Amino acid sequence: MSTPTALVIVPTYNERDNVTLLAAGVMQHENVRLLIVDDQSPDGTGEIADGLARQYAGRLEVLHRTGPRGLGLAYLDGFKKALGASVDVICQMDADLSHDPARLPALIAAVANADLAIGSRYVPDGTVVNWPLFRVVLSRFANIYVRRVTRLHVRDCTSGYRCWRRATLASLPLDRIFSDGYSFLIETLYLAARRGCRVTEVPIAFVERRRGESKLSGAVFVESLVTPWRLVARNSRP
Ligand SMILES: Nc1nc2c(ncn2[C@@H]2O[C@H](COP(=O)(O)OP(=O)(O)O)[C@@H](O)[C@H]2O)c(=O)[nH]1
Ligand SMILES: [Mg+2]
Repeated sequence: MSTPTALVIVPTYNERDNVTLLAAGVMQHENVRLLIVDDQSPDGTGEIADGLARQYAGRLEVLHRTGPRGLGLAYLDGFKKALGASVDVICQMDADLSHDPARLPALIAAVANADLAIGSRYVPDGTVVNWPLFRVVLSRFANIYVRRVTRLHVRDCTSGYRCWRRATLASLPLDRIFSDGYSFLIETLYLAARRGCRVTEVPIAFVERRRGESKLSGAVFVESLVTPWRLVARNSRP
C-alpha cells in the first residue's frame, strides 16, 4: 500500500517562538499537510502562521478562530475542517515542540492496524524530559485517576499527540462533546474506546517546551477531575 496521506492539526495560543520550527519539522514529511488553528493569539502567532501558509502554499492552512478560546473548541473546529479534506489520517499535536515531528511516520504507520494511535509517554521506551516534579506527579495522577473512573486501558489518556484513522474520527458524535478545554482529549478517547475502536500506543519522548508558556491552569486540573465522572454518567444513561 502507498504511504497514507495525513493532515496534522496544531492548536496555537501564543506560540510565536515555536510555530515556525514546528511547521518546518512537519513539512519534512512529504505526505503530510498542516492545519494551524489559532485563537487570535495576542502575540501575533496567527500572522506568523499566515506567512507560513504562503511559504508552504497548498500544504499548510490556518484557521483563525473568533469567539471564546479553548483547546477543545479549537480541535473541534479543526476536526470539522479536516474531515472535509481527502486524507487517510488526521493527527493532533502541540505547537510547542514537546511533540517531535520526527515521530509522525511511526504514529501514522500505527493506524494501519488500529483506529487511533496515541503518542505515549507511559509505555516502555516512552519518556518525559525536563518536566518539573509537580507536572510529572500531576500527569501520572491524572492518568491513574482517569483510568480508574473510566476503566480505560490506555496508559497515556492525556497525551495530545495522536493519529486517527479518518473514518474513526468521522464516526465520533462530535456535536455531543461538552469539553471546551484540555479534557477534550479525555472525552474523545473515551468516546472512541466506548465505540470499540482499537487504540494503540506508540512510545514518544515528551520534551518540555523551551519557549513560551504553558496554558495549563488550576481550572484545567479541576476540569480533569470532573470530566471522567461526567463521561461515565452520560454513558450509563439510556
Ligand atoms: N487554539 C488554541 N490553542 C491552545 C489553547 N490552549 C492551549 N493551546 C495549545 O495547545 C497546545 C498545548 O498547550 P500547552 O500550553 O503547551 O500545554 P501543556 O503542554 O500541557 O503545558 C499548545 O500548542 C498550545 O498553544 C487555546 O485556548 N486555543
Ligand atoms: Mg506544552
